[in-house]
Amino acid sequence: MSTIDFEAIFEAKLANNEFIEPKDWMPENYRKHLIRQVSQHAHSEIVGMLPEGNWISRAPSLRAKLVLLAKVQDEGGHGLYLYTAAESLGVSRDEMLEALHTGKAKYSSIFNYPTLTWADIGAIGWLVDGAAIMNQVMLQRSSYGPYSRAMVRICKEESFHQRQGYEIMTRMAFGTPDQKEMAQDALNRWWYPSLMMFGPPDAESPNSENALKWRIKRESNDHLRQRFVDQTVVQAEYLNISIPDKNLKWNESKKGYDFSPPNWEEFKNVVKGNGICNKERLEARNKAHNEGAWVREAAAAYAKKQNQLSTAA
Ligand code: BYC
Repeated sequence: MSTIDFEAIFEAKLANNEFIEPKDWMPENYRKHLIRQVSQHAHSEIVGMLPEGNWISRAPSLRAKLVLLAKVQDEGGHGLYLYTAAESLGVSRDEMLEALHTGKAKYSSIFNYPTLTWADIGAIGWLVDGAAIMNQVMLQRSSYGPYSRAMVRICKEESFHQRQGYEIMTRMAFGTPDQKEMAQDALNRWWYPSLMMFGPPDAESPNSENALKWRIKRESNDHLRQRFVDQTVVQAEYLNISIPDKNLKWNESKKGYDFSPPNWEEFKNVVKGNGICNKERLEARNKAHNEGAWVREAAAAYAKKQNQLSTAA
């Protein structure tokens, strides 16, 4: 009797750019790697609702409020697609949320910085969603089917979010001197944290080798960071505000900008849980989860009842 070489089938699928699907055989480390990345990504989406949600009740117009509300709801939806994709790898949503709420799981460092003014909402859309798109476009071609398909829809919505942020920045940068100053201040505070979103430098990124080998990621952290800088410099020039980096300079030989790296010690500290808002974010998530217990119970009771009715019919 011939034996099936599952590993060879898996490798062949990767080599042919085919998706790995939930019921396919996959190496245990591939599955674990994906659970780590996809669940961290899902956590980032729902924690990312918090700094922006802070401004829904203080948006400067009804239009701005509606647009922000829609954006924050989208982030909740992204969390749902991603938790569902992670569940298809054999981890439960309760396990993932437990890890988030007890501080064991990571989420993007960017959401541990405070949103002090309305211009911060512009800077988040412009820079944070801009960095997210730069990183996530490649994830639409990630090797794991459910993750890849979730990313297609997420990227479409992120494009709207980026436009929302850049529109706010445009209004402020071309507004009164005070508004322009707020736009500059927001750029000053969000620039380096946005560069950190791409992860540590390639030489210090323990997960990149496997991620690239398995086509979970398709481009390296440094490569994407460089592309983000090159794209954003021209957008800042249009707004006539300055990127807070004296070393920012066009480098003709690499056809890209040279720039100062973020403070990686600060990054490590934020990821360890010691950022300005880590404690506040976890408290808010725990509060929302506990207060939502009755909704989960009601939904489960309704599903059970529907099930009983359909079995009886
Ligand atoms: N923050 O080996 P590395 C959004 C961790 S949500 C915190 O390079 P990898 C949005 C990393 O997890 C944006 N931790 O890892 C939402 C690893 O630790 P572990 C989120 C970070 O996975 C609402 C260690 O450092 N996007 O856009 O190859 C509103 C070493 O890193 C960070 C995603 O999650 C960080 N910034 O590369 C608006 C995209 N960076 O797990 C916007 C999907 C690194 O070994 N994720 N770490 O303990 C990815 O593409 C990759 O996971 C990363 C990191 C590029 C983030």
